[in-house]
Amino acid sequence: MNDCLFCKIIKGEIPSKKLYEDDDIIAFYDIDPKAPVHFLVIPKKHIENIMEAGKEDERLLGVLLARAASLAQETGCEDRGGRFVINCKEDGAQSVNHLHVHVLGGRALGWPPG
Ligand code: DGP
Repeated sequence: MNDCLFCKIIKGEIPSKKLYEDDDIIAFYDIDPKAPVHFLVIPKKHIENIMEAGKEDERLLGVLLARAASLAQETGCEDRGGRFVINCKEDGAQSVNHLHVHVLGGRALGWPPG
């Protein structure tokens, strides 16, 4: 997807503060952090949102969540935890149409979300 912001970050066409990268995924810090720890974990494959992921993406979804969890541990959330968020489409307040997991931590987060 040529006009996708996150595809451009994957290709290095837009700079990001990268935390992790392998063949399947990358993780980078959110440009507009909502907590002391706030990074995004995304698949390199362009999938518009979680509901667009197919049967063939099930392994990738597992990798995405497992890496989100291990990176949360590595960034200081191991004791107090944090929040793992996947926004989806309009009602979910998704603003970038490339599947991503937000990882937030470093402070107590309220519930329910507004
Ligand atoms: P969402 O609303 O769930 O689609 O979240 C998209 C997030 O992406 C939002 O928290 C801000 C972040 N973001 C948008 N543009 C950029 C960018 O150019 N670089 C980085 N690092 N994050 C971005």
